[in-house]
Amino acid sequence: MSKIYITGHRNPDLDTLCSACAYAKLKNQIDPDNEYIPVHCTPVSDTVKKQLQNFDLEIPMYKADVHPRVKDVMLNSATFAQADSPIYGLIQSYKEHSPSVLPLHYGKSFITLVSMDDISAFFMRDNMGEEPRYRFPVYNVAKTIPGKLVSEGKKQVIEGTLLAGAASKEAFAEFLDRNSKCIVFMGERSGNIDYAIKKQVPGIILTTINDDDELDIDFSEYEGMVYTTPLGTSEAIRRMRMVEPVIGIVRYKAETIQANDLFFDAKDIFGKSKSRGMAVMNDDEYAGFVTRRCFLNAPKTNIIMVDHNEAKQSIPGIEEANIVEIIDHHRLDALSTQLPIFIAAEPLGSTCTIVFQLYKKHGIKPDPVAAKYMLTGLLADTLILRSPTTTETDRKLALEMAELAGVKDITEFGTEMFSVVEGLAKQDPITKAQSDFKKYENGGTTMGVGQCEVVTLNDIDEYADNYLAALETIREVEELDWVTLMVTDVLTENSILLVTSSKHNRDLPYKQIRKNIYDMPGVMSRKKQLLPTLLSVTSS
Ligand SMILES: [Mn+2]
Repeated sequence: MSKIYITGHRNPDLDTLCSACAYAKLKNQIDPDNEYIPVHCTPVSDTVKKQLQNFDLEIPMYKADVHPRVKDVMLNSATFAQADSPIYGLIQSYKEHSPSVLPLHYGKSFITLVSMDDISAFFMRDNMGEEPRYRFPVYNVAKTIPGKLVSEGKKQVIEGTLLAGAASKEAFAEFLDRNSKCIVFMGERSGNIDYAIKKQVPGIILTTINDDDELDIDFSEYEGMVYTTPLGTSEAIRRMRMVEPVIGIVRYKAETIQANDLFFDAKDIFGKSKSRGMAVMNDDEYAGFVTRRCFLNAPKTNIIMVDHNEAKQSIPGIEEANIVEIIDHHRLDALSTQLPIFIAAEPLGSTCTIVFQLYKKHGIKPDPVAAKYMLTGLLADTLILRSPTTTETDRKLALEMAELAGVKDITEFGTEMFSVVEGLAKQDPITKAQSDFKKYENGGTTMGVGQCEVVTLNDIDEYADNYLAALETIREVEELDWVTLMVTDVLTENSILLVTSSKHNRDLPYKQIRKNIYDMPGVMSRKKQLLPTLLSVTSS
């Protein structure tokens, strides 16, 4: 099952959030093999939050970006080596897996990573110098050599060189007289065994002896370890070398990176390191590990874009993601894709209208919540079906959405939605004027055009002067020639235009109410009505 995130544009409005939520519900029904998750990629404004909460509609989850991260590729293998267990066990685990590194634990705590290089270095060391001396924990012998511990002896760790007791009694005695720090391996050769006991060698391993064989040897005076094994002497000696605990062969403390680090940053760091693996941490806590293989391919997040298609309006990291679908009603300026994808783009009043059509296409009846999401998005984007962007399709489908959502009166529902919007008098003029603000250049004039929706224009005198001053500040800060703000009453379908002083003001085809304030009855759309006028007066 893959996760597929559905995201709208930055600074999410209702159509963006509602189309993502409604489309996720549809996709989860028609494609249960994958999980579709609606998200938003920059904070939701207080007004939009209130509007959704007012209708008991959930705000989708926040996802700040889709850059691939270390946590997307790390291994958190159930296979790990215990620090005090024998090297023999570690090497056996290579039969099943062939990891270039394995995490080393002590109990439940992570210690470091043990690598293939550590194992090779161990065998190199064992075969490079003089006859090696070993230190073996008695508790590890039975984990490495099949057989039975007859006597633990007095020491927990035995230390010495390895000796096969294959020589004649005289030669063996002579050998032990020179060096008795030998762990001795032999069959049940009573003469040699008695002499090894007498010399108190650190350990005696009796070979070719089955667990139920009776031993006719008196070990009562002996202080070392006694072990019996059905293996032959040379095999027992070969295995004995791997009784050493794994911790003894680790040469370096593992380098670490953070789970949240960016994939490409980590790849760079890894590229400069000599390690085969790195430990991945969540702050100070061990989370998993990575090997070089983890960085062969960058993981890509699957994304469906709704209510936008341009990368610069989308979730950060979209260029590194895998776009699987686009559902939109804006001009097309999409990223190119590697594979063919599903695109539903139509010049309708809202993306929610397109999503509703997709429900119909798949023969799925939206549940009341999905229908309410879509009605909300549609009425918000079309200013309750009054904006000139509204099509016949929007009007027709709005009725069907309302029916499914249990909404009796569309206008009443839309009015309630906009009634949550606070009047301009109560808001910070500079922030509000720039909350939905677009810049244009025409005929040598640079201009900024903002739009705010309200539910009455009766209180305009309360805030007009403050907003005119704010527009002047914005004009200076943004280094523009002319700044305008269209305040639209979504209920009466009228707007008022506030402007900074400019030679173009006298060419505006609207009735001046007072200095820098104009009446625009019946004007609602910046895109379709105001902008063509501004472009025309700046062209002359
Ligand atoms: Mn939209």
